[in-house]
Amino acid sequence: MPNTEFEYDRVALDVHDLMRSIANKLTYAVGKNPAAASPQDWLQATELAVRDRMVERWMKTTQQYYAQDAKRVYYLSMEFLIGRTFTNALLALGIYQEVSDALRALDIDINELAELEPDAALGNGGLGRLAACFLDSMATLGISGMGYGIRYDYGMFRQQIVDGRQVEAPDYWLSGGNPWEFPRPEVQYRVRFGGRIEKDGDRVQWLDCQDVLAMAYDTVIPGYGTDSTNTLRLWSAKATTEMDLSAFNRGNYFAAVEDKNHSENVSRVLYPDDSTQSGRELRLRQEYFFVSASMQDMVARHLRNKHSFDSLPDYVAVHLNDTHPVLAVPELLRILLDEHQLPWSQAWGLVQRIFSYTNHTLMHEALETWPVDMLGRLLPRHLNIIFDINAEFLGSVTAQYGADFELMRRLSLIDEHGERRVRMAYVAVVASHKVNGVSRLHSELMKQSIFADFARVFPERFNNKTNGVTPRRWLAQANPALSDLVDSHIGRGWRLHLEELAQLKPLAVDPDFAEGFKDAKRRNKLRLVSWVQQNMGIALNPDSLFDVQVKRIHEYKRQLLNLLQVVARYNRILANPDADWVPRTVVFAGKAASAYHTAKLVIKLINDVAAVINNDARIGHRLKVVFMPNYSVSLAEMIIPAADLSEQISTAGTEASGTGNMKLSLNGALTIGTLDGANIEIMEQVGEENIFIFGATAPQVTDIRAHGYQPRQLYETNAELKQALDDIRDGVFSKDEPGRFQQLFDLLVNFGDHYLLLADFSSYMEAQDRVDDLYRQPEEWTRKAILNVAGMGVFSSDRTIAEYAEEVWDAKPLKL
Ligand code: 26V
Repeated sequence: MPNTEFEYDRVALDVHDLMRSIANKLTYAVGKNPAAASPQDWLQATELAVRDRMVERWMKTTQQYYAQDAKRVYYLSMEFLIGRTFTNALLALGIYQEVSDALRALDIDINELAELEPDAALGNGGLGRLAACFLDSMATLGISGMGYGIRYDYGMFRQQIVDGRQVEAPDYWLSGGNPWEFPRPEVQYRVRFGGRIEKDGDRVQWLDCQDVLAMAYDTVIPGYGTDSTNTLRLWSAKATTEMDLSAFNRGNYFAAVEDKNHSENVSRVLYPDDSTQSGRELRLRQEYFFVSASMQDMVARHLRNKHSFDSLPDYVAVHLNDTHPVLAVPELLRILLDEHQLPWSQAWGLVQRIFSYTNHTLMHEALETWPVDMLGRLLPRHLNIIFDINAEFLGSVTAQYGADFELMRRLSLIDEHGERRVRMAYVAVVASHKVNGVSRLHSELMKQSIFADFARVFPERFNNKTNGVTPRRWLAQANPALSDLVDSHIGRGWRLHLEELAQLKPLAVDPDFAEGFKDAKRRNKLRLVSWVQQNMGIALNPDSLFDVQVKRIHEYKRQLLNLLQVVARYNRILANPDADWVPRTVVFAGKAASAYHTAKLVIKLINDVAAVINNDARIGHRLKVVFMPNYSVSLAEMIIPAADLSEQISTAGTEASGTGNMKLSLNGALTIGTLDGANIEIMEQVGEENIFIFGATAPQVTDIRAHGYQPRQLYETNAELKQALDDIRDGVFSKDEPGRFQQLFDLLVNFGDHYLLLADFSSYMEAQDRVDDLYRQPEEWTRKAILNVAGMGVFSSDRTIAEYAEEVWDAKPLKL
């Protein structure tokens, strides 16, 4: 028996402690007296009080990392989409209730404070959020992992919807200060650009460069329920202190300052683009800037620990989150060769044991290549090294396969068609001992498509690591209603052992549990309803089916297919208003890349369709459409728990994995989806009978495209499809500008419908009918929704990280 009286005393004491430290922080760190303090001031004071409690664990972890002489994983990523930290930190430390009580005693509502924290939106979408989930899991599993990235002054743009269109506004997320970071002015590295190479025998010198300093900012990453606490080290650009003094002395103050501003631009802003590879030089500068600082930092730490270069792979694993950090490969080689005079064969051998690489998309437009000219101008020594790698690699291929020039041309790190370009993904594959995709299907397709030749040369390198999501943020934090229910039936262990959710399976037929489950869903829907009412002035019906598609806006994700279904449903309701309609609320959210015209037009169409349907008195409560502006991690935390239906409808073979699909199913939504990415594995886990699968499979997609796909024929033969498309083309939703959506119509009907929306339309409509049929049987719906939650155990990012640690990084947890 626990001594409850003692427990109570301890907690009560803790609440008093907390009140005192919050008040102290308010006075001595924020510099406000309670009477004058704003809610922001209270938040800051509370954050600082909480931070103190993380720092103790952080130092202990760092101390143990050195004491145990541990191996460390360096996770290199241009993006970390962290979102908010406050609630996450409270849950990790196990002091949420105490802090909530302390604040209440000060007459402050913890939820209102939490809502004031800006998101750290240093990422575009899935790839960046995955990096954030991985940091959480590494810390929680006790793996010594450090994230390296860029401290952008401006994160992902804020999306405003003006007259139905996306308008981008800057996200100056640091304006109120960032209590979770520690500036490290003593940790600075010089990063060089441009200049020229001078060779003197074996000695290589890089001269006449432009320099910028990279200064470290450390963010604390607490593990859940453990002392283990890791670091996210982000680099910020600072001008070198030697300003152009001659300009100063000539009285040209502005010339000197202008120059400074220029070099600091490198960490100014996140590229908000996940639709095409950016060929911009500033992007290349960003990539080199952060990997150079990171590799210098890593090597300096290794040497400080008095280790030899030979042991480097025993102490470090460097993971490349996509190709953006690939320049870390030639940069580490440069450090080893030019600064420490290692022989090539030794340096190259070390590199191949240290690096590993994850591919996150097969879309051709996304595959990074850089013009040889640009790379040579900006990073002459690195281009040199890449040529050396290529020579070494093609030499080894020749030794193995003979002089097959066609094969060489295909495998070369340099694409020689037209303007010569460096293929960054090929550099990653050649330099890494492991290369993985992010779902079973994606990993297979990767070996058949972009890396087919490499998979023959290096079969042992290729492997799969199906993505996962952190249950702490995506269930415990986002969905307290469902979390409490689950806790009261199977305990709290699922936060660390998500597979324990399988214990919910028998409860799917337990009426009490089902009632509690429905009630939790309803509370989450009400939370969303009131947000939409307050922020958008739209009244939603919480008893309608909440049908949710939230993700970046992209042709391959097929928001437009969803919209065709909405228009077809609208027409069906108008034709047959008295039928037994299942009321639906269709929720969209997502950002379009700022230069992606088609995606932006899709946003406008969604808003125009919403305006017509929502204001059509004949439709009433049967159908509502909302586009929620500014999709973000914190908005996702509110929308996902409220979803009944999860739209995962990408053309098979295009979505590498998806992670929103996992979050939605984990929160009790049923999936309507194609056999794409991780949907396939979700289906296997939850059971075919508990998911709505439709559409062409990946091999069928290949087949359809190979055999002269004719979308116009489908348009002409499916009356319902034709009506929906004609409505869009003819201005039913754009009376003020009837031709507005002609282009979208043409893309589908006249220009080949690259993503096969029309091919999948009728199958999608049938699946949607099955959705309605099931929703008419609330008990059955709830039973299946529970089985979805129960089946999600394997999709914890803890499982993913444990696999990487074992099979890719060879990293073991610290003993704490
Ligand atoms: C995607 C695309 C797609 C079309 C053409 C151009 C283009 C350019 C960039 C991207 C995004 C690239 C990386 C990315 O975010 N991939 C996402 O990674 C997630 C985590 O592994 C995964 O769940 C998503 O399926 C995948 O799209």
